[in-house]
Amino acid sequence: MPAFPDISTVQYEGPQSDNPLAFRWYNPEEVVEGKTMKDHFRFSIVYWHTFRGTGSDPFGPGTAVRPWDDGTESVENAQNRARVAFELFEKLQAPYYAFHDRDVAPEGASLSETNANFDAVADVLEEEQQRSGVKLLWGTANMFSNPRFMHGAATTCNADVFAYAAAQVKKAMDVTHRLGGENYVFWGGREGYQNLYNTDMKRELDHLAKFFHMAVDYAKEIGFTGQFLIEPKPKEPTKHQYDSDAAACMNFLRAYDLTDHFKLNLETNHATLAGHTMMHEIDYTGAQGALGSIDANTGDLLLGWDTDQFATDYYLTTQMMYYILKHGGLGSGGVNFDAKVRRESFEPIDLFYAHVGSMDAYAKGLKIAAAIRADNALEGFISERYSSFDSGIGAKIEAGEVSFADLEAYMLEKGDAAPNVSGRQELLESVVNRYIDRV
Ligand code: XLS
Ligand code: NI
Ligand code: NI
Repeated sequence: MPAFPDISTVQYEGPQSDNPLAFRWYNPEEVVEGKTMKDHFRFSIVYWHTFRGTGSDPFGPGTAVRPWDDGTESVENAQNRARVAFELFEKLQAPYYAFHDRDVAPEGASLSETNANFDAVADVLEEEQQRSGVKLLWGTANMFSNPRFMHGAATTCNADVFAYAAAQVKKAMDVTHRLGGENYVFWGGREGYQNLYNTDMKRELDHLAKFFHMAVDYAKEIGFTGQFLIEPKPKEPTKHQYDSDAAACMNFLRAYDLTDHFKLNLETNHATLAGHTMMHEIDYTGAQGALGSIDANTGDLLLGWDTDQFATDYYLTTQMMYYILKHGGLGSGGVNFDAKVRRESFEPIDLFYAHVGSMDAYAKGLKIAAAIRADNALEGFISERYSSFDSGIGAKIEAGEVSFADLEAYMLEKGDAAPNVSGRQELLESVVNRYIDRV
């Protein structure tokens, strides 16, 4: 029995369509900059929000109506839910999905029981992957919900909890490997602190690095060649998380000799919480050669927490796609919808409206970004803006051929610097609008 009997596979109908269950912009086989849209995005649907989200908030319980879910924590319910999930993935034409270990299978009374539950659901996930062709973008371990992780997982003060976390990640890597996962993600929800008075920050960071090195070693041991990703977020649930933004992550990876093994999974709402734009985070990470994947969502600028909304804003999607294209795409990553429908959007069909609308927003953003790039409309301005470094003294500076003394001699002779030219921000903002209008 299908869970969504009234919904058929969402198809591309073109920009003029009024059908909310059709794509207006996402045309999987359409080629942009030499690559199909399907390959640009590698769209992925998250298990946690879409299949475990209830709509609860600190002021009230869940509202979501999910007729296929019997509300129990049984393995059977989890297996049935997995089949429903794949029906949705297929009907949305999403080639990938992503999960935490605890989203897909219930915890048991002991670690071995928990692992057995996970295996029993992984059997169904494997079956469904083979049947549908939908693949696993990434797996991860939830090391933030269970009370044992109150002080952190790899950064806990409790050595036994560190050991438990290691065992849990080992198992999550095994299952990710078994299911052909193309990446493995670490998001350090409780890897941080609430107050430095009780925290040995240096020791915690050293432990976190040890933990990551053990993961790298274990991947080698089992032959897992997927990409490791760290997902930056500055706060929530803790006051300060160690992976606070892209720059902090890169510094950590470099300090602990991990840059060869990790890239970053950037999330829009996390960038906002860190006080950055998403395009900043993408451009910074891309410049470091570490752009791995994207958790696609958006925040609400009037609310100070991770609201994980579906993005529909063309400015945002254009900016994201522009910088993703600039840095050569997402490689083994994808555009992963780490987003949830609002508590008031409680019907199953809202899950479809949400994904279709956001997939379309990214597809249009890609087309706008590609049009800007085709005309060199921003890059042309930028290369002109820095052209004083192309020859003469600028070229010597870049080549490392001059010292402070040389530059002093140069300027003493010249008397003053050449005049500046306008940055033209307002013009460039209008240029971007022009492309949004045109596509
Ligand atoms: C939470 C994170 C989380 C990760 C996976 O804010 O976005 O959902 O993506 O653990
Ligand atoms: Ni995320
Ligand atoms: Ni998040």
